[in-house]
Amino acid sequence: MEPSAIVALLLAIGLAALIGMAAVRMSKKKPGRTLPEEDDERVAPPRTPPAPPAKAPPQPPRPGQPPFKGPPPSPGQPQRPSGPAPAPGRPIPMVDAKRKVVAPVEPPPPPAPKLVVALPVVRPLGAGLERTRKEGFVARLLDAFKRGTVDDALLAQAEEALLTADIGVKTATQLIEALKTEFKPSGGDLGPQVMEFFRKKTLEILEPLHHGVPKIAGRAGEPSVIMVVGVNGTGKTTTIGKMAHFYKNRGHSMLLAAGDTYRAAGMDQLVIWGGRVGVPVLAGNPGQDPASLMFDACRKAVTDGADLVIADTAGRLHTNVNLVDELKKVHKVFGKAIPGAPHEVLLVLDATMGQNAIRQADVFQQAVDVTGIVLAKLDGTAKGGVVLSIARDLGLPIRFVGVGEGIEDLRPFDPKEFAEALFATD
Ligand SMILES: Nc1nc2c(ncn2[C@@H]2O[C@H](COP(=O)(O)OP(=O)(O)O)[C@@H](O)[C@H]2O)c(=O)[nH]1
Ligand SMILES: [Mg+2]
Repeated sequence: MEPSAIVALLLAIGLAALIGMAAVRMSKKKPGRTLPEEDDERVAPPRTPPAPPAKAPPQPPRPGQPPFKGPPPSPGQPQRPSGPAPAPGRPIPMVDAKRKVVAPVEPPPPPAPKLVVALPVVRPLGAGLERTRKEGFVARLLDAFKRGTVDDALLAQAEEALLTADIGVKTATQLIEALKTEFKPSGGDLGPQVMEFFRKKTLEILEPLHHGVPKIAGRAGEPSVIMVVGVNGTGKTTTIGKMAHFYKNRGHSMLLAAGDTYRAAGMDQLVIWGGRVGVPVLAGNPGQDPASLMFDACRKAVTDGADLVIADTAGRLHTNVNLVDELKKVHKVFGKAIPGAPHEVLLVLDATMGQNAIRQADVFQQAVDVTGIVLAKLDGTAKGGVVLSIARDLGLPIRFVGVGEGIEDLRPFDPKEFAEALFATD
C-alpha cells in the first residue's frame, strides 16, 4: 500500500471514532430535563394516601400467601381509628435545617362531631317574680327610702308600695311596724338596708311552715296518692303534668288519674301530658262517677307496681254543693282502696287572682283536708307578694310554684329563694 493511502485510511478511522463518541454522549442526556445537576434539593416524596386505620378489617389471605399473624393489641391500649402516628410505608416527615420543612403537609383531620345535648331551660323561682319586680314594686320602695329619714310620710309610702305587690294588709302592716321598732340603719344608703330587713322578716313569716316538696309516705309496697283540687282554670291539669315530670325525674313510677270526668277536654288534656312526660294515664268515660274511676286507678297502680298516683279532679264552682260532695266522696274512696290515702291533697291556686284566690280556698277546705298549696301562674302577675298572704292566711305550706306553661316550669317553693327574689334590688 502506498504511504498516502495509509495516511488517508488512518484519518478516516480517527474521524469515525470521534463521531461515535459524540453520539454516545448525546444519548446519555435526558430529553426535556431542565433542572441543573446541583438543584438536587430534598424533594418531598410523593403524597401517599392516608394510612389505613390501625385496625383495618382483616383481609383474606391471597392464595398461596400465609395469613398475617401480627402481635395482638396490648390490653388497655386504645385503638385509634386514624391518627398522626406514621404507619408502615408512610413517609416520615423530614426537616432540612437550612431550608424549609418539606414534609408532606397533611390536612387537619375533620373535627369530631360534637354531641350536643339540648338541656331544658329551667326557670328559677325568681323568674316567676319578674313582672312583680319590673312593674316597680321594689323600685318604688327604694325610691321612698332615698329621702333618708324614716318618718310617717315615708312609712305610709312604703306600706302602699308593699300593698301594690299584694303582700296583704296584715303582712304589710307587720313589716312596717317592725321597721318602726326594730330597724337600725347603719349609715349610708337606706334603701338596700330596708330591703335586707324586709327579706329577713319575710323569711320569719314563711319559715314556721314546712314549705317545698311534700314528703309523701305511703306504706311500703303501696302507692302514695296525691289528690289535686282547685277551681277550673287555675292550672290543675298543667300542674299535674309538670309534677309527673318532676317526680319521674326523681325515679318514681306513677299513674295519673284523669278524674275531671265532667269535662272530656280536661281528661284529654291530661292524656296529652301523660304522653309528653311518658307516664300512663287512666281516663274514664265522660260523665263517669269520678270516685269509681279513682278506685280503679288505685287498683291499677297496685297491680302495675307504681309508687305514686296523681289524681286530677273537677273544679266547677257554679255547682258548689255538688262539687263539695263529689270531692268528699273521691277523698273517701282513696282511703278505701289504699289505707291512709290520699297522702297529700294539693290545692292549686291561680296567682293572678290575687286575694280572690284565698277566698276560693274555703270551698275546698270545707270538702277535703287540704295539706298544701300549689301557686300556679306566678309568672303572669305583678302581685307576687300574694304568696305571702296565701301562706299566712291559709296557714298552709306552699309546695310548688308555677312559673310558666312548659314542662319544667314548676319550682319547689323555697322561702329563702322567694324572699331574696322578691326584694332583689338589681
Ligand atoms: N303562665 C302560666 N300559665 C299556666 C301555668 N299553669 C297553668 N297555666 C295555664 O292556665 C290555663 C289553665 O290551666 P289548666 O291546667 O287547664 O287548669 P285546670 O282547669 O285547673 O285544669 C292553661 O292555659 C295553662 O297553660 C303557669 O304556671 N304559668
Ligand atoms: Mg283540668
